[in-house]
Amino acid sequence: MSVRTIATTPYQDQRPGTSGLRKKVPVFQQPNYAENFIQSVFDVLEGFAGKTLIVGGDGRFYNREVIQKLIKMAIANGFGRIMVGQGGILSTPAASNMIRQYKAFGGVVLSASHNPGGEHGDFGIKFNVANGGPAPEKITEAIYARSKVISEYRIFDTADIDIDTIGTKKIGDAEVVIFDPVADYAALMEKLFDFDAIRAMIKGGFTLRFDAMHAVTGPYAKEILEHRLGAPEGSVVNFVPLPDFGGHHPDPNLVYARDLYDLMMSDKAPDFGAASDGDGDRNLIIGRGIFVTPSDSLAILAANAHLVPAYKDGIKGIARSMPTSAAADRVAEKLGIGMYETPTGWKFFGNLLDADKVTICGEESSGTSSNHVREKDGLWAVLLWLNILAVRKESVKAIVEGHWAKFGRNYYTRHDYEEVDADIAQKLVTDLRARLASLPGSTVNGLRITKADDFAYHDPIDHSVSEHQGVRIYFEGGGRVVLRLSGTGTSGATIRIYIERFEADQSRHNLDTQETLAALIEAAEQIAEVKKRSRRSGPSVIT
Ligand code: VG1
Ligand code: CO
Repeated sequence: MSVRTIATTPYQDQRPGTSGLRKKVPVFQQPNYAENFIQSVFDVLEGFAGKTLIVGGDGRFYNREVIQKLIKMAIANGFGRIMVGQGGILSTPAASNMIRQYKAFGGVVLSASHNPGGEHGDFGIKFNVANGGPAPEKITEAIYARSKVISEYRIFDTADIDIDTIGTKKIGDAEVVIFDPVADYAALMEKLFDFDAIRAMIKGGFTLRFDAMHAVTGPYAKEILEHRLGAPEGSVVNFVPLPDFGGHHPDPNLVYARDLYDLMMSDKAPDFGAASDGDGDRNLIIGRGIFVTPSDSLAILAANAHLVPAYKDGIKGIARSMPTSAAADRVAEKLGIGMYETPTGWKFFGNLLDADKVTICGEESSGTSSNHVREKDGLWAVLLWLNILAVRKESVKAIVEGHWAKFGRNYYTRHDYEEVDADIAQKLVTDLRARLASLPGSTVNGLRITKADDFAYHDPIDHSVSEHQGVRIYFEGGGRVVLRLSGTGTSGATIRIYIERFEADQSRHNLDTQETLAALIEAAEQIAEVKKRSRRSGPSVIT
């Protein structure tokens, strides 16, 4: 058994996007494709000799193969301890917790998150740093630069490692530890929340359904919701992680979690419905007869967090990604705490959390979390909701409508145009940027534009600048349209249009979202011509 150095030729397309490197499985299956990227990660890092690396994935197709490569390469590159989730399973928030809890140098999560899996689906690799959060742009860009010139990688020559049996083995100079991926995470959740109160609520007849979408949260939700909190068996559905997610898209939204939505709108609905995504960092929250938009959920959780043990002394501040609605802003204002607007992607929250500027963060794409880890956390959001429900003893609907009555309502929707020709999408954005300066003062579809820009983020902690993070167009009366290209897709381009409008008048809080936003949606089309240029009759997905 020895370290082997293998010659390789670089690929030119290994630029990490919003959350790691994501490509189709056949792309990852090209010779040395995964090895090149992993070695590029190790090549740009310093000071990890003898240190701990956390490893796991969401169980999708090709997970087990890449985990083997990764362990052997980590040994060869000098890590002292490689801790692997049993069976190669580890949710993104649990990985973040493990990195922090075991003071690891970092971690590698193999996941393409909400993207479809299977042989022809997507695969992904992301690297997290010592604070438990996604590597910042400075590092991901360095990895990309390295991947374009890499000429060799190092791998430890050994038979495949048994990743299914819990225990520790010495391999070469390193220790390989196979651990239960659920235990430490579940213990953390018990520390943050009042499990007794939630258990009592469930015992009292409160019903719930959690859809794990055959992705990574199944074992976590089974243990926490059914075993520890006493939800009857069957409350957690689709709980076995499958390499192809049962043929479904593990994206917890109204399109891909349709069964759950339909159930929650029916007369058989339980009190509470929730789902998570491929790697367990997203959450979908639906009350009986009411879908809670992620932007509203962030605002409501922030406004009620003081009701649960972990946040009983109040929260320091809130951060939200720029396209997320401004609902949380009014909560921050009322609480007299800081509010931060960051680019899309969890990596931008890390500095604010580390500097203790914010306690709760969220994104419109169903991501919410707090300072307990440095990733978004699907089950955490579910448990925070449950804990709040147990304290307030009101329905989800009553809490949401009460929130609107107090703070006003931000009508919000996102329209995605998927798999658009990349050149068409690029030109559309370039043309739009060129027109930004001339937009303010003009009227489109009867709506007057007050401001338009291309969002640039100045990190208040490390002062780094991230430009071109999305076009923002503001309208008189509080409307806003945002347009940006997705950084997680793997074929063509995905254009995302985010539309919102504030409504203070309580008598107008129960209108249809798409109808209420129709004038803004049409204005967005007239300005950006997404339908026209992509030759589509409408969005592929509306959330
Ligand atoms: C999307 C979401 C973004 C999220 C990212 C990763 O990115 O919009 O809010 O952070 O996915 O989430 P994009 O660039 O496609 O818009 V996950 O759960 O896929 O890691
Ligand atoms: Co995810």
